[in-house]
Amino acid sequence: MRPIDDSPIVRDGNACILAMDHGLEHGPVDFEEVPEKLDPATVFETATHDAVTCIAVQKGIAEGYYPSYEDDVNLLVKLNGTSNLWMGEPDSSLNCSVEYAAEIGADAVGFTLYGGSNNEVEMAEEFREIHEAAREYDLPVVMWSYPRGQGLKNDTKPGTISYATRLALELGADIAKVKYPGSADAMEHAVQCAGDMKVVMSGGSKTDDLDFLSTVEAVIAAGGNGLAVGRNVWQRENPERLLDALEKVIYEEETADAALEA
Ligand code: FBP
Repeated sequence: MRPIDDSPIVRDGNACILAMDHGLEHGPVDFEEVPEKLDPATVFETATHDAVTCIAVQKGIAEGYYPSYEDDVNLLVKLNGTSNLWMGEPDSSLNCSVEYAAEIGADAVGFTLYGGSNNEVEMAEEFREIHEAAREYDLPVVMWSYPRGQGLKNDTKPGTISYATRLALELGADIAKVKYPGSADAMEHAVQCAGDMKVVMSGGSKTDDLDFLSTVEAVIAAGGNGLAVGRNVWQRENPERLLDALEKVIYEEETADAALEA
């Protein structure tokens, strides 16, 4: 049995992971239009919504803020990350151990793997170590499976996303977080390539409510398991309204239109 099967980061088989590691990955620029969100407590507050199955943060944020929310929020500690200041071939430094994540209360761990990067081999070796350690602690592993680097550069082509889900399955992830490959058919193939592993869509930059929810609807219809989202939730003036709708689309299989009308 995979640790994901009875994990609190899954609800009715699906998940909505609220990501907030952008201060590291993108820098403070992501908070320019919502300066109040620079305070991580505001996003932890949003993560108390029933639609959210866990919050994904780096260990520094987990250490400072999770203790005040441990009764209301499930915690995913991201084990690696890179700043946008790094100009080299895609890579991500391991900055937290599974042991330490477990010690500070993690319900799951997350790891970015850049398949196709010149650093893929080393990243896959690190993934082996964190995966086997996570199994010892019975913690599910979510892979940010982002093929990029060399000729690939941020690729969301259908074949690349299907490769991203398959790669995550074969290396032992419980959930793969991938970019949307552009169509429901392509998503369906990516899900088929994932076998019994769960697949969630990566949120991306903020878009219109209906466009965003329609894409999530397509992911669910394609057999996907929800999403891991940051900016599309917490950059909104009213994240709760979107989360109310996401709850219906992800767990109740409502259409985007119906979910927004309610
Ligand atoms: P968003 O929904 O805001 O795209 O967040 C998801 C996420 O994977 C974050 O965890 C991470 O900080 C960011 O996207 C990385 O995005 P990218 O590397 O594509 O710029």
